[in-house]
Amino acid sequence: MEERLEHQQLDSYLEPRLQRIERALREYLPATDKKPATLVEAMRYALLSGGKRLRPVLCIASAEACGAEMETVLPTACALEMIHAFSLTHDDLPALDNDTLRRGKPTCHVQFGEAVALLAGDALFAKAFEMIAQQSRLSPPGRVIQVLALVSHAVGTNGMVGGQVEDMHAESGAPTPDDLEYIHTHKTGSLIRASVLAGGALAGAEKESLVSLDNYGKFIGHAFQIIDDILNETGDPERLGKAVGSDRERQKATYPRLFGLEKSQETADNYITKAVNALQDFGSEADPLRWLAQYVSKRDH
Ligand code: GRG
Repeated sequence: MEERLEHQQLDSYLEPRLQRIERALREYLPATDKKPATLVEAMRYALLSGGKRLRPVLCIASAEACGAEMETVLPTACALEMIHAFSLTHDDLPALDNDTLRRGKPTCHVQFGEAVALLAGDALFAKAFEMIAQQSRLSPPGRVIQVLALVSHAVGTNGMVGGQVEDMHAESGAPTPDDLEYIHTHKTGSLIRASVLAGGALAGAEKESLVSLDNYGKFIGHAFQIIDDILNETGDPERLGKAVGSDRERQKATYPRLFGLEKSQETADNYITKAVNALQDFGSEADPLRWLAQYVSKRDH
């Protein structure tokens, strides 16, 4: 009963925000009627073909928990989704995962060719940092620089790219639990964590609140990838919009491979509890973050 209520509250919370994010993403990207039209088409395809928009939503929910309004963090929220779309586009390429289906549609390189998909990813990455720079129209420069520092750190050598490289090396090898934790917290967790922290930083949150948000982001980021691993084994391909079973085929380093499905779900649930506990000094203004944490552990796509 309580779970259903939370679900309804989350849906009502999400609806206007998702609409606003979609509109902003469309507006921030260039139109396709000018050069370089093919590149822009591929960028729009990669960015606007659905997706849960979790990272911008987390940025907004975190900013709101610290007293800021959605409109004041939109450029950064959208930048985080652009980085995410970039990482998916490159991750799907033949040189990496060689996936042909994403969000129920042909992947960007299947649709536009490998070279254009590669360059569309690059352009989305550059656009993301342009958007963060534009954030300075709405926020004090010190906060924008803080966001630049934490986002660039989260996606670089000691973040997403580092995690991706370790993930590749772990394929067909014998990853240890430590290797697995490194891969999950870096490849996926670091951008989720940065999304939460960026919202708080832009809202001008105090140090203690930022520490709480950082812990929340760290725990849900880790749980998110464990659930992703579980869904790759047990999910419905139609609901997921992509093939399942690919991790096992490629002998990827996953939680179910090392610990089994039951233990993996238990670990994800424990991280969700820790994430919610990290918000104990916040009041009802952080409820959407609490609902989002529950959503992460129960999601089916
Ligand atoms: C982006 C700096 C940078 C480098 C690229 C390719 C790569 C290095 C990193 C790959 C990272 C990656 C693809 C991690 C997987 C993360 C993950 C679980 C993606 C699925 O996210 P969802 O479920 O997807 O939020 P939707 O479709 O809902 O947006």
